[in-house]
This record gives sequence, C-alpha cells and structure tokens, in this order.
Amino acid sequence: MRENSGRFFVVSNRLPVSLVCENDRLSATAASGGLVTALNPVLRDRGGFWAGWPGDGGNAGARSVRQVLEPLSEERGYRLLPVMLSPEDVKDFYLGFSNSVLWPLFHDLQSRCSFSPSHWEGYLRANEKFASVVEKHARSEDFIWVNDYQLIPLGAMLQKRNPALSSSFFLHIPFPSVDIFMKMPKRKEILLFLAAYSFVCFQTARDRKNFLDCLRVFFPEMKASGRGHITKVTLREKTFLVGGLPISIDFKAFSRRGSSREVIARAREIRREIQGEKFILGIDRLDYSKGIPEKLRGFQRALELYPELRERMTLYQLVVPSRETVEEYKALKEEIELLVSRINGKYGTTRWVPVNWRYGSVSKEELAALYRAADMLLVTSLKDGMNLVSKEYCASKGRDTGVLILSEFAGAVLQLARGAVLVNPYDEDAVAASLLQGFSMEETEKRRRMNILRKSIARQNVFWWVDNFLRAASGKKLEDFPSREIPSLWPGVAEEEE
Ligand code: GDG
Repeated sequence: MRENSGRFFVVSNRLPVSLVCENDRLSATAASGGLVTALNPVLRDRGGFWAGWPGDGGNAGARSVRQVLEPLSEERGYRLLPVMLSPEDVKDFYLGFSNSVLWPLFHDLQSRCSFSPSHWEGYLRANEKFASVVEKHARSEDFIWVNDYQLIPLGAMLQKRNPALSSSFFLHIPFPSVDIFMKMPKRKEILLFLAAYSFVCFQTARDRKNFLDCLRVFFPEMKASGRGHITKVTLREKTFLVGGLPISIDFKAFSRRGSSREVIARAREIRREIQGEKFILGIDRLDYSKGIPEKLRGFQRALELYPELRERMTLYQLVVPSRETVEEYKALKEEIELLVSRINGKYGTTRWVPVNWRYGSVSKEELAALYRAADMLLVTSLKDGMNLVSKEYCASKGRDTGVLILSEFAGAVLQLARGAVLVNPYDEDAVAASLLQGFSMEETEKRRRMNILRKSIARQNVFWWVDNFLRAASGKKLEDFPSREIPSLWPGVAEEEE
C-alpha cells in the first residue's frame, strides 16, 4: 500500500446508516436506497470515509453518536463521519430547497415545487456544515466524491475554505431541459456551483446535454470541446469536465444471492403464496416520481380490457417508506391504499386478490427471493435518474427467465431498451398492453431478452461505473486506492468532536 496515496472520501446527504433515538437509547439501522446500493460495495472494497447526516438520532450528542458509529465503521471497513443538522436545517435544507424545489423540478414535476427564500438560506447553511466536516478530515490528495442534488454548493465551499481540496460530483437524479430549469430561482447560482467541481457527472448523455444547454443559455461565453462521454468546459477562466455515466449494481453479488439455495427455496414458497399463474412485482420508494398510482391504474385497465387475465395474474407491490412526515407523501400513500382497495373490491373473487401490497422494507434475501419468483417486474417511473431495481431484477434471475417492463422515462432505458418491454406510464392502455405482452411472451423470447439484459448489466456493473468515473475525474483506477483501509481521524479531531 502506498503510504501517502489519496483515499476515497464520499459525501452524501445521508449516511448509509440511520440513527434512531428511542427511550434515550441510540441505535443504528442500515439505510436502503439507490445511492447506498451503488456506493457501499465500492467503499467496502477500498475503505475510506463516508460523511453524511445520520438522521434525527444524530441530535443525541456527538459523544453518543461516535460511540455507535465507531464499531459500525470497523464492521463496514470504512469510516462513517456524521454531519449534524439542526431541526431548522432539516426544514429549510432537506424538506425545503432539496425536496420541495430541486427534487420535483429535476423530475419535470414543476407544479409540485414550492419556493421560499428561507429554503435557499437553509440550503447554503447546511452545505457549510458539510464543508466544515469534510475540511476537517480531508487531505489534498484524497478523492472527494460529492453525491447528489442536496450538496451542489459543497465543492465551491470546500475550495473557498481550502483551495487545495478539489472534488468531483455525481448527480443521481435527472437534469432537466432548459425550459424547465429556467423556472428555478437561483438557477445561475446552481450552475456556477456545479461549474466549481473539477468533474461533474450525470447518469445519461441526455442529462449531460441538458446541463450543457443550460450553461450555454445562461453563460453564452462558455466554451465546450471533446467527444464521447466527456466534455471539457471552460467558463470564467476555469476548466472542468462534464460526463454522463450510468450508475449500476454489483452484478455478481446480486447474481450470487439470487442463486443461493435459501433464496431459491424462499422464491418457491412465495410462488405458492401468491395466487394466480403470473406474479408481477413492483418495488418502489414511496415517491410521486415512481408512478405507483399510474402502475395501479394500468394494471386495472389490463383487467378491464383483457378479461382473460383475471384470476391469472397478481400484482405484489412493495412500497418502501420515504419522507413520511411530508403531507404530500402521506397523501400519496392514501391514494395507493384507495386504488388497491378499489381494484380488489371490483375484480377480487373468493380465490383471488388481484393486488397485494406492503408498506415497509424487507431484507436483502427476501428482496432477492421476490425478484427470483417474479414473472414480470413492472417499473412505471414518471422520471427516474436510473432505476437500480430494474437492474437488480435481471441480475437476481439466475437461470430463470422473466420480463422487465420498463418506463421510457427511467435513465436505465438507455442501456436496457433492447431487452425490456418499454412503456409510457402516462398511458393506461399502453401499460395494460405491456402486461398482456409479458403475460403471453414465449419462453424462448423471454430467455433471449433476459440474456441481453444480464449481459449488459454484467458488463457495465458498478465497478465499471466507478472505474470510468475515477478515470475521467482523476486519471486513477479503482485499484490505485488503498485496499480496505479505515483511516484514522486527524490527531486532535477526535478530541475536538467530543
Ligand atoms: C436514486 C434515484 C437512481 C428498495 N426496497 C428495499 C431495498 N431497496 C433498494 C433497492 C435499490 C434501491 O433501494 C432503490 O434504488 P432506485 O435506483 O430504484 O431508486 P432511488 O432510491 O430513488 O435512487 C435513482 C439511484 O438513486 C442511484 O443513482 O437509480 O434514479 O432516484 O437498490 O434494492 N433494499 C432492501 N430492502 C427493501 O425493502 N434491502
């Protein structure tokens, strides 16, 4: 190992663990979500730091938080660094600018935005808190990797504090087209913050193009050059790189888990539990961008248009809790409940319940068994940065076949279009037709498509993604980083944080 080589330093809004304080006892639960699924295998492999907000339990006090996080860092093979946020920060930064402005707008759902000047102030204030933690622990040779829309200003703030700290940025959600981006308050500031990174990367070439178009509109003097995945941009005498790289999963890990004896046995059990010939699966976080009501309406339409499918296919929808305190999300949950009971009331029989749904999360093994058991996976996102669930489904299938029905508006479509059945989630008739197509697809055709999908995901897996990201950002490869090293805290920092 090279003594002075730089380390991985990942920063994201949430840590990969959440702290909860109940009856004065602080405990940690593993967080799930796309960002964690993608980055966890990388840090587990290479070690380094992961800085982020540990959730509301983080207010328990620095000493108790450290007592819980220290052993977890040892267990995971990388150091977890908490960034403490106040309730005010959570209101203005997290629920405010991040989730009431950037999230809906970047998902083309501008009518769901609510703008308020205090949101912007909170956004900057919280980013300064992240900057202060990163500055304390990072060295100039570290690879600082900032993730997602909550932390756009962080790179510029770090540079201001210490010009030797340069960082790269990955946006996990889509970047909107110019006409939508124009509607955002502080749009120029957001572009300039992004331009402060040495490398800014998006999920797809389309997102990258949207970003470059926005730069051109607001800063006509900017210069862009280069072909392929990476564009070189010069703006206000600074040069930085812009890329488009689709995030992925640890294909081998999903494939192995999906083919384990326990998972296969559990998948058989699930098949017996689910009534009907064909089992259709949906797995989504509770979020309006995922198009869950649209999925349910499409399923209902299939039962209406094709009576031959009744009593023969069952939808199992797992909805993973998210942003539960927000009114809009509570309303979405109620809408789902209402739609499910309407469908079941209208079409259910003594031997068949058309839709089963569960609000909660399941273990990795149960998730693998669900993927393995399902005849079809139905993804109807109205807009999605990538959608890892669709990749996990194919990776978990092993020798079994299955049909992936994929929204045209998920980033994953750019890679998976050749093997998936594509659908416009806004068109109920089209969703219904895709279900009929999946239902009646020949075994050989399913196998042909699944092979294409698996090959493409195996090739462009998460390590491919990280390697390309690192190469573009720093000219380094994954192996150039120290292997599984848990960095110690700077001398003095541990005491200071007490
Ligand atoms: C954002 C972007 C982009 C779900 N339920 C359980 C569970 N999960 C895991 C899945 C998957 C992840 O959560 C969901 O990832 P997605 O990519 O589908 O969606 P987001 O969370 O919205 O992710 C998205 C992603 O970032 C990465 O860049 O693809 O577009 O919105 O990994 O497996 N995991 C466990 N139990 C569950 O019940 N263990």
